[in-house]
Amino acid sequence: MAVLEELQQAIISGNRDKAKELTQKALEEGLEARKIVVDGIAVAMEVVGEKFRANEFFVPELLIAQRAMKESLSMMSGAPVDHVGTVVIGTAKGDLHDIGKNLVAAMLEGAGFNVVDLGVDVSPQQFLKASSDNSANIVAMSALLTTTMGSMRDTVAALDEAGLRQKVKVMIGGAPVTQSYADEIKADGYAPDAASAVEKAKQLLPG
Ligand code: B1M
Repeated sequence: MAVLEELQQAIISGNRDKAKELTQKALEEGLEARKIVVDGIAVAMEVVGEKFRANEFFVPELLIAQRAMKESLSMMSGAPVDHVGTVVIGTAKGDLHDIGKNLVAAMLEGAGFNVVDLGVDVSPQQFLKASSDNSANIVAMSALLTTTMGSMRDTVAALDEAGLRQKVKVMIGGAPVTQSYADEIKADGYAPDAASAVEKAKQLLPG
């Protein structure tokens, strides 16, 4: 367990090289990828988020922690995991914020989902195509700007028009997003943070 605590510290302080070295060490010690994500990386990023909200961290600290998180996560690809479902995730069209989205994606991966990350500035058509190409169970959208929330509505409409709404559930989140907005645009789920996003995604899987 000590190695995961060290990994958390490396990510919180944004030490990318150390994060890489400690992730390698954790894998060599035989820790499962899922455990490294959930008990190492995700815990660290929750701490970073809390420090940010408390004004102890500012944007530069947030960004270097994210860079260390990505380094660590990249070493996990290829590790064997039985997937519980497939999630296509991205930040809404016009929006370049990805720190929260990446955290949600990492937590979902840690919980055993196959995560197809489309990145930022993702159009309704891109969500539609990726959900169809990957036989996704869930389309997960993040928005940090009030001006880009509308694109989430367009994605729901595009899935509707393509007749995919029975197959694919839609989940949304991000700082300006609320449950009432999710209800308004007929999304299937909303989560206020990364941990509850995992719970919501599990609930949305076909029973
Ligand atoms: Co921008 N920005 N930004 N920004 N930025 C905000 C969002 C803003 C609130 C700042 C402010 O004015 N106070 C404001 C939005 C105002 C609004 O629309 N209401 C804003 C603005 C205006 C802008 C620009 C327009 C600024 C400009 O250029 N004039 C511009 C827009 C660019 C664009 O997107 N087209 C811009 C640019 C940037 C940077 C590039 C500098 C950088 C982003 C870097 C990056 O993401 N790679 C940035 C940042 C860092 C922020 C703040 C400071 C921090 C956002 C963040 O990462 N939070 C933000 C102000 C603030 O929040 N104090 C701000 C930490 C992250 C962990 O939280 O993303 O909320 P969050 O994710 C949470 C939950 O929301 C949830 O889980 C996460 C953690 O548990 N969640 C989900 C997120 N997605 C989810 C999906 C789910 C479920 C839960 O299900 C699918």
